[in-house]
Amino acid sequence: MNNIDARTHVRGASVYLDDIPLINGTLFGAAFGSPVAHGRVNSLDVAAAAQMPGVVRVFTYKDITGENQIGGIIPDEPLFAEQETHFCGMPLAFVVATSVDAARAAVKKIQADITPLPVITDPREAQAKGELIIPPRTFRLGDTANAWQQCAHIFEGRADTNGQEHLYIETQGAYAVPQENEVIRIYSSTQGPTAVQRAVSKALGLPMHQLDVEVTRLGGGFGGKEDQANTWAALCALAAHHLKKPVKYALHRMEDIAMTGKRHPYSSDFKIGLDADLKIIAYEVTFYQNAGAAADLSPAVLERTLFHCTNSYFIPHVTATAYSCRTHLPPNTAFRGFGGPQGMFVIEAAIAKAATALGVPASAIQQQNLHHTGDTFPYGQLAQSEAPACWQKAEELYDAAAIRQSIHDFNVANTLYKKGMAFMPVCFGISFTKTLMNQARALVHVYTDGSVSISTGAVEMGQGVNTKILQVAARAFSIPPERIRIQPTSTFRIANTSPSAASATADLNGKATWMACQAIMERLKQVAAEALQTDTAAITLQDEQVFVHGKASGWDWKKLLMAAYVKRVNLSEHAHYATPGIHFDTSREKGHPFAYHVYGAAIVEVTVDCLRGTYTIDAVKVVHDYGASMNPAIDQGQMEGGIVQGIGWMTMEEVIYDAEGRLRSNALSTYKVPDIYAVPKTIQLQALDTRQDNLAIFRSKAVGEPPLMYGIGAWFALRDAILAFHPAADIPFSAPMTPEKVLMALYSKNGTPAPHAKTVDH
Ligand code: LUZ
Ligand code: MOS
Repeated sequence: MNNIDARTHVRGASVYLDDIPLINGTLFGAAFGSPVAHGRVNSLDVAAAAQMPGVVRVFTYKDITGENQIGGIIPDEPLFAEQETHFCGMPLAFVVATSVDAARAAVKKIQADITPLPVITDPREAQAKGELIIPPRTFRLGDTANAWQQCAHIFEGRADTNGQEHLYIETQGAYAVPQENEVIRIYSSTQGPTAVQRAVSKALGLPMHQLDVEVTRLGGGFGGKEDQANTWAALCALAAHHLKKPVKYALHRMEDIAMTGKRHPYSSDFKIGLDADLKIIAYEVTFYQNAGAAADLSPAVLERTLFHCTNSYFIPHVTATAYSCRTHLPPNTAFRGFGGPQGMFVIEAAIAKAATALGVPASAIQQQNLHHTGDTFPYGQLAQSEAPACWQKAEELYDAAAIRQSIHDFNVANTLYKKGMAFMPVCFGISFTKTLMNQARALVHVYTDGSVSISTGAVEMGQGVNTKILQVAARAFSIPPERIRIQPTSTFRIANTSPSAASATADLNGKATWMACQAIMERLKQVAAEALQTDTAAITLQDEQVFVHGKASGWDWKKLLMAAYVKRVNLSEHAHYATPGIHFDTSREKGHPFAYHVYGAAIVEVTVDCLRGTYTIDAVKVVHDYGASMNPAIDQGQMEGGIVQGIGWMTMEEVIYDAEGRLRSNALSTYKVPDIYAVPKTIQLQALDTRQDNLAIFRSKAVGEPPLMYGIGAWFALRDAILAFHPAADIPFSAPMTPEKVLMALYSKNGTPAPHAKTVDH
C-alpha cells in the first residue's frame, strides 16, 4: 500500500513543528551559544539584550527551577553553561521575545566574557590525557596474543572516519504551550518523546504526568533527534513555565548545524593476521571515539562499534577495545548505523590493506571469511547467517566476473580515467543494544462506527512506520486501511517509550499493535460465536442510526462491534511487547543482544577522473535480506536513501572543526552533501528469497539503518580505481574520500611514481 502520508506530503499539507497553528500570544525564543569551546565564564551581560524592543525576558541557568541537567545515560550535560563552557554553541542564555526577529536581534547584544582554556578536538589526545566518558571496553574471542604465531601474514594500520551532519530537512525545534494546572504540552521535533519528557521534567522540577510531549511527524531524524531534541524542548518549556505563555523555538539551519552533535568521528588502529589460505585468524582493533563534550549516547554508540567490529566475517581470535574520548566539540550523537559503520570501515580497511599487499582482490579475502550459521560473534551470539547467500546471489545475479572484466578492459584502454569496484557485505544486529529499551506499547480503540484509532510510541520521521503499523492493524482486523487512523505520538497516551531508533520501531511497535488488535479480535470472535447460537435479531439496537442490516450472513464489521458494545465488551486494548530471548552481560561482554541480524552484499562501481580527482559512483548493486518485506515501496525508499547517505559520509561530507573547536563547515556552502549528480547512476536492489525471522514484524526485517553501510563500498571502490592508475599510491584509510584526497593519492610520491599521462584518450 502507499505511504499514508503521501497525499498530504505532495500537497504541502503535512504538519511539521513549524506548521502548527500558533496560539495567540505565542512568544519566540533564540539561544545564545558560547563563542568559546572551552573557557571560564567571568561574566555574562544580558542587560542590553533585555532592553531590546520586543524582548520579554532573558533566561540563564539561574532561572532553572529543577536541575541544570539534561544528560541521559550519564548526567554530565548542563542545559545552560554556568562557570565553564565545554563546546562552541553550548547554550548560555535563552532570549524570549514577541517575534523571531526580535529574539535573534537581542541574542546579538549579549556579551560573554570568557577566558579561553585549552581545547581538545582529537580523540587520541583526549585518551592520552585520561579524558574518557566511561572506562574503556573490550570484546574478546579466542586469544589473539597466541594466534599471531599461526598467521602467515600480519598487517597493521590506522583508519579514520569523520563525522556527519544529520541534515534532516526539518531543523530541531519545540513549541511549549502551558495548559491549566501547570501542565505543559510540548510539541517537539523528537525521535524520543519520553526522552524529552524526562529531560524537561528534570530541568523544570515537574512530574512527568504534567508534561505532554506530542509529535505528529518529523522531517527526518537520522538519529540526530534521538537525544538532542531535549535542549530546545527544555528551553521552551522553562520559558513557558515562567511566563505562562506559549514559547516556540525552531532553529535556523546554521544554528542547528553549529550547536548540535553529529556522527562520531573515530580514529582506530588495527592489526590483522591471515594464514596462507587467506583465512583471517586474528584481529586486534582499538577504537578512539570522538564523543564531544558530554556523554549523550556515546557509550551506547561505542558499544555498537564493538558489536559490529567484525562486520560479516567470522574471525576466531578477536580483541577489540574502545575508548569514548571527551573533547570540546558539541556532544556527538546517534546517526543511522550508530557506531556500527565506524567499526565496519576499520575491518574493511584491514582487509583491503592485506589484499593489496598480498596482490589478491579484497573480495577473495572477504568472501572466504564470511561467517556461516553457527559461527559465533565476538559477543557470544551465534550467527543465523545469510552472509554467504547474499554474497553468492550478488555475484551471480550481477555477474561480478563480467563487471571485473569490463573494468579491467576499460582500465587497460584508458589512461586518464580509471574504474574501480568493491564488494561491501553488511551484517547489522537488530535490537537496541541496551536490552531494557526493547519494549513498546500500543493503544487501540475500536469505535462503534467501525473506525479504529491507534497510538504507539513510534515516531513517524519519513521512514513510513505509521504506514506499516496501519498495515498491521488492517491485517489483524481484516478491514480496509481507510478505517484506521494512526494518531500523533503522545506521552499522555503511551508512556515510557523507547525512542524511534535502532531500526526496531516497526518491529517493536508493530508487534505491540498486533497484540492489542488480536486481544480485541479474540473478544469479538467470542461475541460472534455466541451470537451465532442465538437469534441475531436479539442483539440489534433500537436506535436505527446504529442498526445495521447485514447481507445474507447478517453480519459485518460494524454490526459485530455494535453487538460487542451492547454486551459491554471492551473494544479497546493497551498491549505491551518486549522482545523475547535477548540478554547481554556487560561484565563478561557476552550474551545474545540481538533479536536477529540483517544481511546483505553490495557491489559498488566507480569511475575516477585522474586529472581532476573527481569521480562518479556508477552503480550500486545490492542483494539485501529484507525478509518478507511488508511494504516493498517504503523499503526501497529506505534502501536508496540509506545508500546515498552512506556514500555521502564516505566520499564528500567533511565536518571540519578548527583547533579552537569552531565548526568551519557550518553551512551547505562549506559542507557538501550528495545532490542529484552525486547519487549513483544505477541502484539495483534484489531481495534475498525466503529469508525471514519470527521476531521481525510479519517476518519483514528491519530496513532503517543497514543500507547506509553499503556506502562504505564507495570508499573502497575509489581506492581500487586509484590503484589502477598508480599501483603504489599512498592512500591513507581516511574518510571521506574527497576529490582532494583522491588527487593527492593519484599523484602521491610513495613507492613507484605515478605513470606519466603521455597519451590522451580518444
Ligand atoms: N539507539 C540506542 C540506537 O539507544 N541504542 C541502540 O542500540 C541503537 N542502535 C541503532 C540506532 N540507535
Ligand atoms: Mo538511530 S541512529 O536514532 O536509529
